[in-house]
Formats: sequence, structure tokens, C-alpha cells
Amino acid sequence: MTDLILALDSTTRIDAIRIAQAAAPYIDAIKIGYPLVLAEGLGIAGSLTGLNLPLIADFKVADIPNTNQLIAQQVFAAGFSGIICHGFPGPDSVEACVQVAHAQGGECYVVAEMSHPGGAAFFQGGIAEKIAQTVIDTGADGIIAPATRPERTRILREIIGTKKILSPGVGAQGGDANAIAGLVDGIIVGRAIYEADDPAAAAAAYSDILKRKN
Ligand code: OMP
Repeated sequence: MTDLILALDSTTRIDAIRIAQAAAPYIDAIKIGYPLVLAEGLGIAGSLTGLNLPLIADFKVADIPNTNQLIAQQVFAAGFSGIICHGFPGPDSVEACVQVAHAQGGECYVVAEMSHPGGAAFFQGGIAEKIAQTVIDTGADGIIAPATRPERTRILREIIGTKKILSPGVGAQGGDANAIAGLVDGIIVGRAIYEADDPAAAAAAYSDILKRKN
């Protein structure tokens, strides 16, 4: 099964709630991050919990272990069920997020390689592979890997085995859901849904693609 995860990067509460409610029947989780939380506050999570969908906090946490722990505690206290952190600060920093997530019954995902063109500049050449190995070593739940480069995501799959891959870059960044669906556990779609004239129809169309692939 490949999940459809809505990246809810709208910057007003009213739009975020309208879009999340419209898309809810077709999606499996909602990811929110700096754009919405900086605009409307961390409490926006509490406004979305009524949809009964997993809520992933995308703060790409990248600090020393103690600060990561403090950030993760705030995230889970706000009602999130998952957190995304960066892997490059090292295994102890990742471990801090993993420990808080698991203590709360939640999940921790680690960015292994980013989906934008510049994501190839520093993550490639062995770094993404090392971060993927860190996911194994720390007991994290999975990685974020690019839908825009399925060939790279395939290499990272070999390292992480059955741990989860959530894959952004479908739609607005040019990634093709059909090309990546069979390889990953979830596709992350933002603008192609939340900027669509009909977000429900856009979400339904992605959901149909995933059903055909599953
Ligand atoms: P769209 O490009 O609008 O579909 O949004 C993609 C979402 O995934 C945004 O919230 C990005 O911040 C996020 N994302 C990436 O696009 N690329 C990455 O490498 C990692 C992420 C992420 O961690 O979610």
C-alpha cells in the first residue's frame, strides 16, 4: 500500500482547514511544516486532529540532541503523530527525535536526499546512503527520499529494506506518481492538491493512481 500524504503548506487557517476537509476522504495523512505553523501557530495541529488522520510535523529538525529532544516534545504535545528530522547532524541528534517519537507512540522520519534540483549537490556522493544507514542504526521509522529521482530512491531502498520511504516531489516539482508509487510507502503531494481549483478532485485523482498501483 502506498499512502497519499497531503503537504498542507497553505498559509491561512481558513484555507488549510477547507483544503484538509475537502481532501480528507482521499488522503492517508497530513504533513504540515513551517509555512502553516509560522502563519497560524502550532495550535493549528489541534484544529486538524478532528479529521482523524495522522499528522506529520515537517520541521526538518537539525540541531544538537538536547534541542532536538525539546523540539520533538513540543511537536508531540501539540497532537502530531510523526516528525521529520534531518540526518546530517548525526546519529545522536536523530536518536533524540526517535526516542521522543517512540515514547509518544509516534514515528520519526529522516531526510535522506532532497527532491529539488539542489538536493543532488550535497546529499549525493555517499551522504544520503550514510543517512539511510543511520535510520537503521537509530531505529527511526523511515526516510524521506525524492520522487524526482526514482533511481536514487531505489538505491536508498536497498539500504533501508522494509523501513518506510515517504517521497515528496510529485506534481509541482515534476515527479510522476506512477513512476514512484511501487517503490515507496507514501507519496507527499502539496501544491498539486492545495493549489488545485478542486483539491478534492486532485486528491481523488492521486488516490486512484495509488490504488491502481497497489
Ligand atoms: P510540493 O512541491 O508543493 O508538492 O510540496 C512538497 C512538500 O514536501 C513540501 O512541504 C516540501 O517542504 C516537502 N519536501 C520536499 O519537497 N522535498 C524534500 O526533499 C523533503 C520534503 C519533506 O521533508 O517533506
